[in-house]
Amino acid sequence: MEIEGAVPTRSKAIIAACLFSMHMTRNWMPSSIPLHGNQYGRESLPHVQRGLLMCENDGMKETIRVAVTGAAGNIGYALLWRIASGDCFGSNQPVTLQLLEIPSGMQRLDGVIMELKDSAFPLIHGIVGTDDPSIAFKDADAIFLVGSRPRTKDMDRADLVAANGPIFVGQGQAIDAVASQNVKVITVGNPCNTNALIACANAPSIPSKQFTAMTRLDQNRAVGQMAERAGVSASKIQDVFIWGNHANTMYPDPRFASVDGKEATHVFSEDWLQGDFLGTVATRGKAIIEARGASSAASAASAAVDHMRDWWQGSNGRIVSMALPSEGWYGVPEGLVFSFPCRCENGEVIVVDNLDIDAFAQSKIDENITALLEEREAVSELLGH
Ligand code: NAX
Repeated sequence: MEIEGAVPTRSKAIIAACLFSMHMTRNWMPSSIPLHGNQYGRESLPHVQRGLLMCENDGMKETIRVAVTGAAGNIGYALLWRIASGDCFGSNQPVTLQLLEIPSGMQRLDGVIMELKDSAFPLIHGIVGTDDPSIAFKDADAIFLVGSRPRTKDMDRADLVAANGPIFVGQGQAIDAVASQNVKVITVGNPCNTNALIACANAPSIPSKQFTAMTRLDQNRAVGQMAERAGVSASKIQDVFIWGNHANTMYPDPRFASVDGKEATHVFSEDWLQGDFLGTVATRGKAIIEARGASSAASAASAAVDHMRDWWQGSNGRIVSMALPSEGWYGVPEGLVFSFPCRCENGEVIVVDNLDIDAFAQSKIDENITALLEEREAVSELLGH
């Protein structure tokens, strides 16, 4: 086990007290803090001193702890820089990064940490690198569960479930034991809906609505397809969202979407929406693996940032796609981690539960329920009950 930077077990209360005391003394000794070289990257700086240095920036909030698993992987390499730059939690939100890898990934993680330090991000308050989930998740306010094996050309979905499911038992238990009670968890590692279900089932003390899985990449792919076809920028597309599983059964629902203020169902033909559009979005992951020889990484990281940013800071009234444990919405069996239309407000996810469902949408929702029930059955021994 290797730890860089911050000491993970130090309590927030101590840091807050130090910050407060520094704040009180700042008026008479503002320039007496020694700032030699790049203060954020110096290994010799103790954690509390990093806190003092951050205190020089007016308007900063209390530091939050953000854990990322699989941090030395491809998605991690794109994701960490977006978090560190303030894209996810805000430009005045300091962050301590708590990065988890498996032992064979620790050397690569060392390199990633060196590069993070070399990027001199003002918002990075500390960096922890570890192969121990109970250190990585300690007091975490937000967790990105990315680490797992990506699907390769020779694997089917059942292979993926078998390879990755067990990882989320131990990680769920560690989250339960050491994370903040208010932690927000996004599961990216595939099969992400079922992995979120496993982690959630193994963290009984954390409310299940705090465990989500990522279907935002699928939503963003749908936005991209619509924008390209209509010849507008992505910002003109609103309220297209994903039902179900992050798999090729997913349903990108265009019925409530708008394109530059016009109804998407009037802009595009039904043939395209139920044909090429749906097919392209649902199989985009496979197409990228075939073209790149590796699964989506930068776009996946970007979608993870979008998901967590909206959860943390609000979706401004827009509908966004998030997979979360069903409370029976739209007839989806309770507990199944299913992607629904959601809005985010005040740190909460609110499922939009009153949309009309037509026969086509119902058939797609049913198809996803069947697929996810099969996945749940396949991992039943990992669910702890
Ligand atoms: P990489 O293989 O590049 O990186 C994965 C990293 O996770 C590796 O560094 C590995 O050492 C680490 N790891 C493995 N087991 C771990 C464990 N138990 N604890 C901590 N770290 C562990 O894969 P990458 O391209 O980053 O993809 C990561 C996951 O995201 C894969 O499961 C992939 O299938 C999934 N994806 C999910 C998407 C989504 O929309 N939900 C889209 C992109 C991607 O396919």
